[in-house]
Amino acid sequence: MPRAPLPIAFVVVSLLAPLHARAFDETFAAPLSPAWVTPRTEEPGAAVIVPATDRRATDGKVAQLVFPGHTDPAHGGPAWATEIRTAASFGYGTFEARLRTPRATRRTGLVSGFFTYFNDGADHDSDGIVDNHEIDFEFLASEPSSIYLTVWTEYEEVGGVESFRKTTRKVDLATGRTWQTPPGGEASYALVEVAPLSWTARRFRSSNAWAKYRFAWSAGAVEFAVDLEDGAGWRTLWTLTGAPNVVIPSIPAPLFFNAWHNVVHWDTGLDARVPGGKAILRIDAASVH
Ligand SMILES: [Ca+2]
Ligand SMILES: [Ca+2]
Repeated sequence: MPRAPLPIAFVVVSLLAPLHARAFDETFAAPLSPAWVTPRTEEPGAAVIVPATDRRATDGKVAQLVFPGHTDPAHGGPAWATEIRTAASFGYGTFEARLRTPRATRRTGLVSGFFTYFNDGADHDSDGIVDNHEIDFEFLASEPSSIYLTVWTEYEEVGGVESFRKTTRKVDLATGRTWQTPPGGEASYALVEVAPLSWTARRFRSSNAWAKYRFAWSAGAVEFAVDLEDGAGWRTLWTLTGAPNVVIPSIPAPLFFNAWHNVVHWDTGLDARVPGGKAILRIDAASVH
């Protein structure tokens, strides 16, 4: 989900940094290193705790991103997120994370994200819309068997009017049902149901069990996959192919994790409730290769 453009200071740093993908491995077993910028904790009571002890983690240690309960319902969107992001930008490569999402009630608008994001407020390709190169895994806490996958190349908001280009797939692993941006619908949020996944994981809830999530980003494709640690190994959720810069992002970007509240419930379109208590996104490990 796009947010406000990054500050100019960050843009300067990113332009000076090498633009090629490089190896990056984080286990969250020690306090965050300078590989990460200072965490964002916007809401009173928000926190980023690293390391936190978790016996289900590979190494017993995780990062906890805490989004507090009873926040102001008007504080919607990623601007109010509890968030961490890397100092460096990464280009084409395979991005992977082992994580467990927060629990929340059915009417809550809590979203957790594992994503790359670049938006410096400029229209680099001169198509009339600010470039927004972003690849998202997003989890709506009230639909814990579903995963939202989105690939963005353009986004701007002017006077409350949004203009963008993105392609989304939503998959419900418990049923295999799948919804996707229809061809030609890349400038809207509409999704239509398409053919189901060829497999299901009936008991999958991203808030109950640890799982590994990854996307492989190349010039002409983004392939999303999940390893539910059930013995089946990596299984593909979606392979999006298309023209570089038009369908597939081409600009290197930092890696982010966040938790935030959306005012409108993604599934029902109704007003969403804020969490009734602390919501915690737990991240065991993250890597880029
Ligand atoms: Ca543009
Ligand atoms: Ca760990």
